[in-house]
Amino acid sequence: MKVKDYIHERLGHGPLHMTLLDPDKQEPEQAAELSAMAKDLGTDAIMVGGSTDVTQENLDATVEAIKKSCDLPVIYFPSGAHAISRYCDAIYFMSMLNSRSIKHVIGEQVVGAPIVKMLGLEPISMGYIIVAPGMKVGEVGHADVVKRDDLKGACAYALAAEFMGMQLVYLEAGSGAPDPVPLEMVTAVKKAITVPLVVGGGIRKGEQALSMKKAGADIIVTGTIVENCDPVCLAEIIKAIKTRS
Ligand code: 1GP
Repeated sequence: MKVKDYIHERLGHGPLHMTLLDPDKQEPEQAAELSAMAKDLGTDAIMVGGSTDVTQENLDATVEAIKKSCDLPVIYFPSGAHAISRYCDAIYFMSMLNSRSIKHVIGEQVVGAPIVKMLGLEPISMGYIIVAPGMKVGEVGHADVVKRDDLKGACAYALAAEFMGMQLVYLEAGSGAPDPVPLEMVTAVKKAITVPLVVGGGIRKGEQALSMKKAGADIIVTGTIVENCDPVCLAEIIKAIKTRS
């Protein structure tokens, strides 16, 4: 089954949780252990990526190790075309729509597209929108961040993504953000689009995940709390997302 179909099939039963692991933040064996733990707790897919220091070597080693320990789809969440792993099941073929740098909007994608084709990876197109504070990804991506009270701006970016045919829209506050994307923004964007809405950055507690779900997030991504090896917190978050209310 294609990963896109897997996502849509699961979305038919409610929102999803995805676990993000940065290959630069731990050894491949530990990434494999964290993925297995996240799977046991009910996560739906593993995303692999990071804003800096992802190399072909640490990416391939991490994805290979995860694939051995866990049978969930592994989706590459790239920061550029310099490293693309043949071992992933799919790649978010994404454009940082509010980057001031053409490289992050379309340049890296032009370099990466033939490689994705050659490797036979499944591309899942995604409009990536950086919301303040944006953290490291906003900085390295030269993002003209959407202000936290600019609901119209966020909706316009999301609609533009959908009208350009992108299959997902991702509202990103940045890994380790002190606060997640504002709930009012999630609600407004969800109302504006028909494609699934991904939200991530700064989600550390079950109640935040629950509020995100109620606001309309279809896919909730957590990275830092998994990397910090916090199974209690991760369990709370996944439970909040998966419990029907
Ligand atoms: C980053 O949105 C993700 O791309 C995850 O953020 O590390 O804050 O969970 P956290």
